[in-house]
Amino acid sequence: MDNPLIELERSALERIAAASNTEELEAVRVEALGRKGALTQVSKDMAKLPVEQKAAIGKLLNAVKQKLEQAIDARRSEFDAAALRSKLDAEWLDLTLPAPGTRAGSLHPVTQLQQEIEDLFHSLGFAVLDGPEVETEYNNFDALNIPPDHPARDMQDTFWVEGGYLLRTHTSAVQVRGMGRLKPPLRMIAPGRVFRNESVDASHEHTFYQLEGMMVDREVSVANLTYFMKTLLTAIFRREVTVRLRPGFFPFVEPGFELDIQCLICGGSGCPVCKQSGWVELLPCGLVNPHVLRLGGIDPTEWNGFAFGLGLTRLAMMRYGIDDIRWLQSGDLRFLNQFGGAAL
Ligand code: FA5
Repeated sequence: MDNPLIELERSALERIAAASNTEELEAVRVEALGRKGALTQVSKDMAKLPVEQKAAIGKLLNAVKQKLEQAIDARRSEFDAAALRSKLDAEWLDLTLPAPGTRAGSLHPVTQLQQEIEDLFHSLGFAVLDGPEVETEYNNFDALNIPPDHPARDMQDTFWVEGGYLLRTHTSAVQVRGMGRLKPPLRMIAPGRVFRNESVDASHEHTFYQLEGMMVDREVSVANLTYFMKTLLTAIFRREVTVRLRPGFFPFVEPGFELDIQCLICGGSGCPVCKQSGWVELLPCGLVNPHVLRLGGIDPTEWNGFAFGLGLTRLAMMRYGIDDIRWLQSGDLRFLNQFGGAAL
Protein backbone atom coordinates (compact mmCIF):
# COMPACT_ATOMS: atom_id res chain seq x y z
CA MET A 1 0.00 0.00 0.00
CA ASP A 2 3.10 2.19 0.09
CA ASN A 3 3.02 3.28 -3.46
CA PRO A 4 -0.57 4.47 -3.72
CA LEU A 5 0.02 6.71 -0.68
CA ILE A 6 3.25 8.15 -2.05
CA GLU A 7 1.60 8.61 -5.43
CA LEU A 8 -1.38 10.30 -3.75
CA GLU A 9 0.95 12.66 -1.89
CA ARG A 10 2.89 13.53 -5.04
CA SER A 11 -0.18 14.30 -7.14
CA ALA A 12 -1.88 16.28 -4.33
CA LEU A 13 1.27 18.39 -3.78
CA GLU A 14 1.42 19.07 -7.51
CA ARG A 15 -2.20 20.22 -7.58
CA ILE A 16 -1.73 22.36 -4.45
CA ALA A 17 1.19 24.11 -6.15
CA ALA A 18 -0.82 24.55 -9.36
CA ALA A 19 -4.00 25.92 -7.66
CA SER A 20 -4.50 29.48 -8.82
CA ASN A 21 -7.06 30.58 -6.19
CA THR A 22 -8.57 29.58 -2.83
CA GLU A 23 -11.53 27.81 -4.49
CA GLU A 24 -9.22 25.48 -6.46
CA LEU A 25 -7.15 24.90 -3.31
CA GLU A 26 -10.25 23.99 -1.33
CA ALA A 27 -11.26 21.46 -4.03
CA VAL A 28 -7.86 19.74 -3.69
CA ARG A 29 -8.20 19.69 0.11
CA VAL A 30 -11.67 18.11 -0.04
CA GLU A 31 -10.53 15.46 -2.55
CA ALA A 32 -7.42 14.51 -0.57
CA LEU A 33 -8.32 15.12 3.07
CA GLY A 34 -12.14 15.47 3.14
CA ARG A 35 -14.49 13.00 4.83
CA LYS A 36 -14.97 11.19 1.54
CA GLY A 37 -11.44 11.96 0.33
CA ALA A 38 -8.62 9.65 -0.77
CA LEU A 39 -6.77 9.54 2.57
CA THR A 40 -9.96 8.68 4.47
CA GLN A 41 -10.51 5.82 2.05
CA VAL A 42 -6.95 4.54 2.68
CA SER A 43 -7.53 4.71 6.39
CA LYS A 44 -10.76 2.68 6.02
CA ASP A 45 -8.96 0.11 3.83
CA MET A 46 -6.34 -0.35 6.58
CA ALA A 47 -8.87 -2.36 8.56
CA LYS A 48 -8.46 -5.21 6.08
CA LEU A 49 -4.64 -5.29 6.40
CA PRO A 50 -2.75 -7.82 8.50
CA VAL A 51 -1.85 -6.45 11.95
CA GLU A 52 1.92 -6.33 11.26
CA GLN A 53 1.38 -3.90 8.29
CA LYS A 54 -1.13 -1.65 10.05
CA ALA A 55 1.39 0.24 12.19
CA ALA A 56 3.71 1.10 9.32
CA ILE A 57 0.91 2.19 6.97
CA GLY A 58 -0.76 4.19 9.76
CA LYS A 59 2.49 6.07 10.38
CA LEU A 60 2.92 6.83 6.69
CA LEU A 61 -0.70 7.88 6.40
CA ASN A 62 -0.28 10.41 9.24
CA ALA A 63 2.93 11.75 7.73
CA VAL A 64 1.27 12.27 4.31
CA LYS A 65 -1.75 13.91 5.93
CA GLN A 66 0.45 16.31 7.91
CA LYS A 67 2.53 17.20 4.85
CA LEU A 68 -0.55 17.92 2.73
CA GLU A 69 -2.15 20.04 5.50
CA GLN A 70 1.05 22.08 5.83
CA ALA A 71 1.27 22.54 2.05
CA ILE A 72 -2.40 23.68 1.89
CA ASP A 73 -1.92 26.16 4.78
CA ALA A 74 1.20 27.59 3.18
CA ARG A 75 -0.52 28.01 -0.19
CA ARG A 76 -3.56 29.63 1.49
CA SER A 77 -1.28 32.14 3.22
CA GLU A 78 0.19 33.02 -0.19
CA PHE A 79 -3.32 33.73 -1.54
CA ASP A 80 -4.22 35.84 1.54
CA ALA A 81 -1.04 37.87 1.21
CA ALA A 82 -1.69 38.45 -2.52
CA ALA A 83 -5.29 39.55 -1.79
CA LEU A 84 -4.09 41.99 0.88
CA ARG A 85 -1.41 43.35 -1.48
CA SER A 86 -3.92 44.05 -4.25
CA LYS A 87 -6.37 45.65 -1.76
CA LEU A 88 -3.63 47.92 -0.45
CA ASP A 89 -2.59 48.78 -4.01
CA ALA A 90 -6.19 49.71 -4.88
CA GLU A 91 -6.63 51.86 -1.76
CA TRP A 92 -3.26 53.46 -1.91
CA LEU A 93 -3.08 57.04 -0.68
CA ASP A 94 -0.30 59.39 -1.57
CA LEU A 95 0.33 61.01 1.79
CA THR A 96 2.88 63.37 0.26
CA LEU A 97 0.21 65.19 -1.82
CA PRO A 98 -0.96 68.55 -0.41
CA ALA A 99 -4.19 68.35 1.67
CA PRO A 100 -7.39 69.33 -0.23
CA GLY A 101 -8.02 72.21 2.21
CA THR A 102 -10.87 72.83 4.65
CA ARG A 103 -14.27 72.35 3.10
CA ALA A 104 -16.45 75.22 4.31
CA GLY A 105 -19.69 74.13 5.96
CA SER A 106 -22.85 76.19 5.89
CA LEU A 107 -25.78 76.92 8.13
CA HIS A 108 -28.85 74.70 7.99
CA PRO A 109 -31.71 76.32 6.04
CA VAL A 110 -33.86 76.48 9.19
CA THR A 111 -31.02 78.22 11.07
CA GLN A 112 -30.58 80.69 8.21
CA LEU A 113 -34.28 81.53 8.35
CA GLN A 114 -34.27 81.72 12.14
CA GLN A 115 -31.40 84.22 12.09
CA GLU A 116 -33.20 86.38 9.50
CA ILE A 117 -36.34 86.47 11.66
CA GLU A 118 -34.29 87.19 14.78
CA ASP A 119 -32.69 90.19 13.00
CA LEU A 120 -36.10 91.43 11.87
CA PHE A 121 -37.71 91.23 15.32
CA HIS A 122 -34.62 92.61 16.97
CA SER A 123 -35.00 95.69 14.77
CA LEU A 124 -38.62 95.94 15.98
CA GLY A 125 -37.53 96.02 19.63
CA PHE A 126 -38.01 92.34 20.53
CA ALA A 127 -35.61 90.48 22.84
CA VAL A 128 -34.47 87.02 21.67
CA LEU A 129 -34.90 84.47 24.47
CA ASP A 130 -33.81 80.89 24.84
CA GLY A 131 -35.38 78.11 26.90
CA PRO A 132 -34.60 74.49 27.79
CA GLU A 133 -35.75 71.62 25.57
CA VAL A 134 -36.49 69.53 28.66
CA GLU A 135 -39.18 71.58 30.37
CA THR A 136 -41.34 71.34 33.44
CA GLU A 137 -44.91 70.18 32.98
CA TYR A 138 -45.93 73.46 34.65
CA ASN A 139 -44.24 75.75 32.09
CA ASN A 140 -45.31 73.68 29.09
CA PHE A 141 -48.94 73.22 30.14
CA ASP A 142 -50.27 74.46 33.51
CA ALA A 143 -48.97 78.04 33.28
CA LEU A 144 -50.48 78.27 29.80
CA ASN A 145 -53.94 77.55 31.13
CA ILE A 146 -53.80 73.83 30.25
CA PRO A 147 -54.35 72.00 33.59
CA PRO A 148 -53.77 68.20 33.79
CA ASP A 149 -57.36 67.24 32.98
CA HIS A 150 -57.71 69.69 30.05
CA PRO A 151 -58.44 68.05 26.66
CA ALA A 152 -56.01 70.52 24.99
CA ARG A 153 -53.17 68.41 26.40
CA ASP A 154 -54.16 65.70 23.91
CA MET A 155 -53.59 68.09 20.99
CA GLN A 156 -49.86 67.77 21.57
CA ASP A 157 -48.78 64.14 21.91
CA THR A 158 -46.03 64.43 24.52
CA PHE A 159 -42.73 62.68 25.22
CA TRP A 160 -42.69 62.45 29.02
CA VAL A 161 -39.54 62.38 31.09
CA GLU A 162 -39.46 61.15 34.68
CA GLY A 163 -40.00 63.55 37.58
CA GLY A 164 -42.59 65.94 36.13
CA TYR A 165 -40.46 66.85 33.12
CA LEU A 166 -41.18 66.51 29.41
CA LEU A 167 -39.64 67.36 26.02
CA ARG A 168 -41.27 70.71 25.34
CA THR A 169 -44.08 70.37 22.80
CA HIS A 170 -44.02 74.06 21.85
CA THR A 171 -41.94 77.17 22.34
CA SER A 172 -44.89 78.75 24.19
CA ALA A 173 -43.20 77.44 27.35
CA VAL A 174 -40.64 80.25 26.93
CA GLN A 175 -43.49 82.80 27.24
CA VAL A 176 -43.79 81.75 30.87
CA ARG A 177 -40.06 82.16 31.47
CA GLY A 178 -40.09 85.49 29.56
CA MET A 179 -42.89 86.93 31.68
CA GLY A 180 -40.95 85.94 34.79
CA ARG A 181 -37.77 87.62 33.55
CA LEU A 182 -38.93 90.72 31.67
CA LYS A 183 -41.38 93.09 33.23
CA PRO A 184 -44.08 94.74 31.06
CA PRO A 185 -44.06 96.39 28.60
CA LEU A 186 -42.22 93.48 26.98
CA ARG A 187 -41.49 92.19 23.49
CA MET A 188 -39.83 88.84 23.04
CA ILE A 189 -39.32 86.04 20.56
CA ALA A 190 -38.09 82.53 21.37
CA PRO A 191 -36.95 80.26 18.55
CA GLY A 192 -36.19 76.62 19.27
CA ARG A 193 -36.61 72.91 18.80
CA VAL A 194 -39.76 71.17 19.98
CA PHE A 195 -40.84 67.53 20.14
CA ARG A 196 -44.08 65.64 19.63
CA ASN A 197 -44.82 61.94 19.51
CA GLU A 198 -46.41 62.21 16.07
CA SER A 199 -46.50 59.96 13.02
CA VAL A 200 -44.11 61.44 10.51
CA ASP A 201 -45.31 62.37 7.02
CA ALA A 202 -44.55 65.00 4.34
CA SER A 203 -45.52 67.88 6.67
CA HIS A 204 -45.18 66.42 10.19
CA GLU A 205 -41.98 65.66 12.08
CA HIS A 206 -41.54 64.41 15.65
CA THR A 207 -38.78 67.02 16.07
CA PHE A 208 -39.24 70.42 14.50
CA TYR A 209 -38.65 74.14 15.06
CA GLN A 210 -41.01 76.86 16.18
CA LEU A 211 -40.56 80.52 16.90
CA GLU A 212 -42.63 82.00 19.67
CA GLY A 213 -43.47 85.67 19.83
CA MET A 214 -45.06 87.75 22.58
CA MET A 215 -45.77 91.39 23.10
CA VAL A 216 -47.30 92.78 26.31
CA ASP A 217 -48.19 96.44 26.55
CA ARG A 218 -51.17 98.70 27.16
CA GLU A 219 -54.10 98.41 24.73
CA VAL A 220 -52.57 95.84 22.40
CA SER A 221 -55.12 94.82 19.76
CA VAL A 222 -55.64 92.28 16.97
CA ALA A 223 -54.63 95.11 14.58
CA ASN A 224 -51.16 95.19 16.23
CA LEU A 225 -50.95 91.43 15.92
CA THR A 226 -51.84 91.38 12.21
CA TYR A 227 -49.37 94.23 11.56
CA PHE A 228 -46.48 92.16 12.96
CA MET A 229 -47.59 89.00 11.16
CA LYS A 230 -47.78 90.84 7.82
CA THR A 231 -44.39 92.49 8.40
CA LEU A 232 -42.91 89.07 9.14
CA LEU A 233 -44.32 87.33 6.05
CA THR A 234 -43.47 90.20 3.68
CA ALA A 235 -39.86 90.21 4.92
CA ILE A 236 -39.51 86.45 4.57
CA PHE A 237 -41.17 85.93 1.20
CA ARG A 238 -40.34 89.30 -0.40
CA ARG A 239 -43.47 88.91 -2.51
CA GLU A 240 -47.23 88.72 -2.18
CA VAL A 241 -48.36 85.55 -0.43
CA THR A 242 -51.99 84.65 0.10
CA VAL A 243 -52.92 84.09 3.73
CA ARG A 244 -56.16 83.41 5.55
CA LEU A 245 -57.06 84.06 9.18
CA ARG A 246 -59.58 81.77 10.83
CA PRO A 247 -60.63 81.17 14.42
CA GLY A 248 -58.37 78.75 16.30
CA PHE A 249 -58.53 77.38 19.82
CA PHE A 250 -55.57 77.58 22.18
CA PRO A 251 -56.30 77.85 25.92
CA PHE A 252 -53.59 80.50 26.35
CA VAL A 253 -55.09 83.04 23.92
CA GLU A 254 -58.50 84.61 23.64
CA PRO A 255 -59.49 85.23 20.88
CA GLY A 256 -57.26 82.73 19.05
CA PHE A 257 -56.53 82.49 15.33
CA GLU A 258 -54.91 80.20 12.82
CA LEU A 259 -53.00 82.03 10.14
CA ASP A 260 -52.59 79.72 7.14
CA ILE A 261 -50.54 80.36 4.04
CA GLN A 262 -51.59 79.23 0.59
CA CYS A 263 -49.37 76.25 -0.18
CA LEU A 264 -46.36 77.44 -2.14
CA ILE A 265 -45.41 73.90 -3.16
CA CYS A 266 -48.52 73.33 -5.29
CA GLY A 267 -49.80 76.91 -5.59
CA GLY A 268 -53.02 75.91 -3.79
CA SER A 269 -54.15 73.09 -6.07
CA GLY A 270 -53.42 70.37 -3.46
CA CYS A 271 -50.39 68.15 -2.68
CA PRO A 272 -49.08 65.88 0.13
CA VAL A 273 -47.57 68.87 2.00
CA CYS A 274 -50.92 70.67 2.36
CA LYS A 275 -52.80 67.37 2.56
CA GLN A 276 -54.63 68.29 -0.68
CA SER A 277 -56.26 71.32 1.04
CA GLY A 278 -54.24 74.05 -0.69
CA TRP A 279 -53.41 75.64 2.72
CA VAL A 280 -50.60 75.12 5.23
CA GLU A 281 -51.01 75.90 8.95
CA LEU A 282 -48.14 78.21 9.77
CA LEU A 283 -48.81 80.80 12.38
CA PRO A 284 -51.31 80.26 15.19
CA CYS A 285 -51.75 83.40 17.25
CA GLY A 286 -54.10 85.44 19.43
CA LEU A 287 -54.45 87.85 22.31
CA VAL A 288 -52.94 86.51 25.52
CA ASN A 289 -55.53 85.06 27.89
CA PRO A 290 -55.69 87.29 31.04
CA HIS A 291 -55.33 84.20 33.25
CA VAL A 292 -51.96 83.42 31.60
CA LEU A 293 -50.78 86.97 32.29
CA ARG A 294 -51.88 86.63 35.91
CA LEU A 295 -50.00 83.31 36.27
CA GLY A 296 -46.97 85.10 34.78
CA GLY A 297 -47.16 87.78 37.47
CA ILE A 298 -48.59 90.49 35.18
CA ASP A 299 -51.73 92.41 36.13
CA PRO A 300 -54.26 91.86 33.29
CA THR A 301 -56.30 94.90 34.29
CA GLU A 302 -53.33 97.06 33.39
CA TRP A 303 -51.65 95.09 30.59
CA ASN A 304 -52.63 92.93 27.66
CA GLY A 305 -50.79 91.42 24.73
CA PHE A 306 -50.54 89.12 21.75
CA ALA A 307 -48.67 85.89 21.18
CA PHE A 308 -47.90 83.74 18.17
CA GLY A 309 -46.21 80.37 17.56
CA LEU A 310 -44.64 80.28 14.11
CA GLY A 311 -43.97 76.85 12.58
CA LEU A 312 -40.38 77.61 11.59
CA THR A 313 -39.69 74.28 9.86
CA ARG A 314 -42.82 74.60 7.76
CA LEU A 315 -41.95 78.19 6.95
CA ALA A 316 -38.57 76.95 5.63
CA MET A 317 -40.43 74.46 3.44
CA MET A 318 -42.59 77.22 1.98
CA ARG A 319 -39.69 79.60 1.57
CA TYR A 320 -37.41 77.13 -0.23
CA GLY A 321 -40.06 74.98 -1.97
CA ILE A 322 -39.17 71.81 -0.02
CA ASP A 323 -41.80 69.18 -0.72
CA ASP A 324 -41.10 66.86 2.20
CA ILE A 325 -40.28 67.89 5.79
CA ARG A 326 -38.11 64.77 6.26
CA TRP A 327 -35.38 66.22 4.02
CA LEU A 328 -34.63 68.83 6.68
CA GLN A 329 -33.44 66.33 9.27
CA SER A 330 -32.05 63.79 6.84
CA GLY A 331 -28.43 64.97 7.17
CA ASP A 332 -28.16 64.30 3.42
CA LEU A 333 -25.39 66.54 2.10
CA ARG A 334 -26.82 66.45 -1.46
CA PHE A 335 -29.84 68.26 0.00
CA LEU A 336 -27.99 70.52 2.45
CA ASN A 337 -25.37 71.68 -0.06
CA GLN A 338 -28.12 73.51 -1.96
CA PHE A 339 -28.34 75.96 0.94
CA GLY A 340 -24.66 76.79 1.11
CA GLY A 341 -25.30 80.55 0.98
CA ALA A 342 -24.49 81.45 4.54
CA ALA A 343 -21.06 80.25 5.65
CA LEU A 344 -20.45 79.19 9.22
C1 FA5 B 1 -48.79 75.59 19.08
O1 FA5 B 1 -47.80 74.89 19.24
C2 FA5 B 1 -49.05 76.81 19.92
N1 FA5 B 1 -48.12 76.85 21.00
C3 FA5 B 1 -48.90 78.03 19.03
C4 FA5 B 1 -49.42 79.33 19.61
C5 FA5 B 1 -48.53 80.18 20.24
C6 FA5 B 1 -50.75 79.64 19.50
C7 FA5 B 1 -48.99 81.36 20.76
C8 FA5 B 1 -51.20 80.83 20.01
C9 FA5 B 1 -50.32 81.69 20.64
P1 FA5 B 1 -49.63 74.26 17.00
O2 FA5 B 1 -49.70 72.93 17.66
O3 FA5 B 1 -50.68 74.52 16.00
O4 FA5 B 1 -49.68 75.38 18.06
O5 FA5 B 1 -48.21 74.40 16.32
C10 FA5 B 1 -47.78 75.61 15.79
C11 FA5 B 1 -47.17 75.42 14.41
O6 FA5 B 1 -46.12 74.47 14.49
C12 FA5 B 1 -48.13 74.84 13.36
O7 FA5 B 1 -48.91 75.86 12.73
C13 FA5 B 1 -47.18 74.21 12.38
O8 FA5 B 1 -46.68 75.18 11.47
C14 FA5 B 1 -46.07 73.74 13.27
N2 FA5 B 1 -46.21 72.30 13.58
C15 FA5 B 1 -47.08 71.70 14.43
N3 FA5 B 1 -46.90 70.38 14.45
C16 FA5 B 1 -45.88 70.13 13.60
C17 FA5 B 1 -45.18 68.94 13.19
N4 FA5 B 1 -45.48 67.76 13.70
N5 FA5 B 1 -44.20 69.05 12.27
C18 FA5 B 1 -43.86 70.27 11.78
N6 FA5 B 1 -44.44 71.42 12.12
C19 FA5 B 1 -45.45 71.36 13.02
